Amino acid sequence: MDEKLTALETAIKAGKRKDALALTQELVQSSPPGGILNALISGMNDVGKRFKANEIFVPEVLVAARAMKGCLEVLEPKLAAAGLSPEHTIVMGTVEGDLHDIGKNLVVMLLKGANFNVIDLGVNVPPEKFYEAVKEHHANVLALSALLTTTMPAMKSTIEKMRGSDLKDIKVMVGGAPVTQAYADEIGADGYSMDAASAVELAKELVG
Ligand code: B1M
Repeated sequence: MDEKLTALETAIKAGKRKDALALTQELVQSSPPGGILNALISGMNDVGKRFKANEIFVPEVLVAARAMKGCLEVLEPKLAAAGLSPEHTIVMGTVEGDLHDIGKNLVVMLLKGANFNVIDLGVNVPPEKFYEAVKEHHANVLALSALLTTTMPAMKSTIEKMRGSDLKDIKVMVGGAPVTQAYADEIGADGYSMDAASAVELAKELVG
């Protein structure tokens, strides 16, 4: 059985969706879902690390994430039945006025790969919508992406909206090509990360 788990991890690392799905379907018949989840997470962790080290690029991450997504769909009912559903919820979106979503989608995929429940609000998301989603889903973290210098102030207004509300203690993380740690500090974010792999590490710290 361990061999099958190792094969599943390898299939995720290589982005082999069909192989990964077949192995997951076989494994759910007889293996504890937690072990299968760990194999998937371990595969995606490796993908995240290699992406960060510039050993692989966006297309490889996307195929691995797609494979992971398919396997998670098969595994989800078993995880829920075993009480192993994701513990933490992250609401994420690209801020108001900004339509860039490729980087945001990568962050979402790696966060899901690390077993976070991610509510993806898409692009051009106004502060009110972020507020409502955080409230509705009892989120632990709010994650904001911006790719334009002209939309960075929308991060600030979103954080102001949260800090001036009943959800003022929500942990907020920010990222995107023009965003810096200095800007994150200036607008009162709880964390900044420069790429998708570090975003996962940051999210873990924020909920830890
Ligand atoms: Co746009 N665009 N664009 N564009 N575009 C940039 C960003 C730009 C740098 C190009 C340039 O001029 N050199 C420039 C911004 C300049 C600036 O503000 N400093 C620009 C501009 C000006 C514009 C328009 C205004 C152009 C126009 O219409 N005149 C317009 C604006 C539209 C709008 O948003 N309102 C526009 C439109 C578009 C397209 C629609 C054509 C398309 C977007 C398609 C889409 O996303 N679905 C597009 C694209 C593709 C780009 C470039 C070429 C690529 C962006 C990208 O996807 N990168 C970009 C130039 C470039 O970066 N080379 C450019 C790949 C992606 C994996 O990286 O998004 O950085 P990135 O995400 C990374 C990290 O930043 C980080 O993790 C990701 C993975 O490691 N990250 C986070 C992202 N979010 C995070 C959140 C986190 C943590 C990490 O925590 C919450």
